[in-house]
Amino acid sequence: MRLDIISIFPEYFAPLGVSLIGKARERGTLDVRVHQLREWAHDVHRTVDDTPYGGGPGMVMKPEVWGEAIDEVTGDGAPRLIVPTPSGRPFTQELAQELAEEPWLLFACGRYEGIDSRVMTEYRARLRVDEVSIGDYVLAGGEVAVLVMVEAIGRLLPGVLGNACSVADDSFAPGAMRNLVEGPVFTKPPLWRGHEVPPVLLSGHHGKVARWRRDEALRRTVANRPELASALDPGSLDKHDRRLLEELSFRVGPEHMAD
Ligand code: 6GU
Repeated sequence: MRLDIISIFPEYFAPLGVSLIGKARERGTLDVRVHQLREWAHDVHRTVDDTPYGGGPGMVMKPEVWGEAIDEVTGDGAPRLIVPTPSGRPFTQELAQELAEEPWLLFACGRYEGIDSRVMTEYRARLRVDEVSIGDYVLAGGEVAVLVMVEAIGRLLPGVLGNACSVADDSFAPGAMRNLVEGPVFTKPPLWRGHEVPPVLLSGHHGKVARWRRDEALRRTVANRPELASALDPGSLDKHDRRLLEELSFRVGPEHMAD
């Protein structure tokens, strides 16, 4: 996969030389190219922003600089263009999976109040453009969001993770334990500072281990992600699941209005 990133802070992307993503780059699974947006600014100050039309706080990134940058980076090709912004569509495991299947992604990192909207309009005529948010909070710029997305996408590429099962096992992976977060994990020693590993995990009884893990996943989902727990498909719950949820006084299904 080829991955281009345009930013006024290319230094932010140093972590892409490390760990899984760094190894994938060394092996050639990933071709990451980071570009300094200011190289396409022509004035002495290399200006990339200006005041917003209509007034208001902050600055907006100028369209001309972005246009030249994107034209040069794309050349005759057609990468999928991802614009990180808190007003974008949510970045989910499903979107990560979809993007992992693309041959070429271009991330355009905005700073300040964002990029002049005509840049997205212009490239929508030529490229698939997605404005994407990584969550309901505001970052100072898109750089950290791009690091998050590249890590989530990169680990899904064939051969990037050592153990293919660790992807299938993820909390938000399609299939296994769908819509449940993962429960706690343990390793040796069996007793640490007076805390025991749950004995069932040492029992060697695979059926009991699987049941215990599902119980813990359900408990954690109810405690930490009640909105996920509410959305569980009742048809996916067995008798044991239903009993546990009852013990937790948790009802599956939409909250109904008080009447
Ligand atoms: Cl993608 N960008 C910025 N600046 N803030 C965010 C975000 C993106 N996602 C959540 N907050």
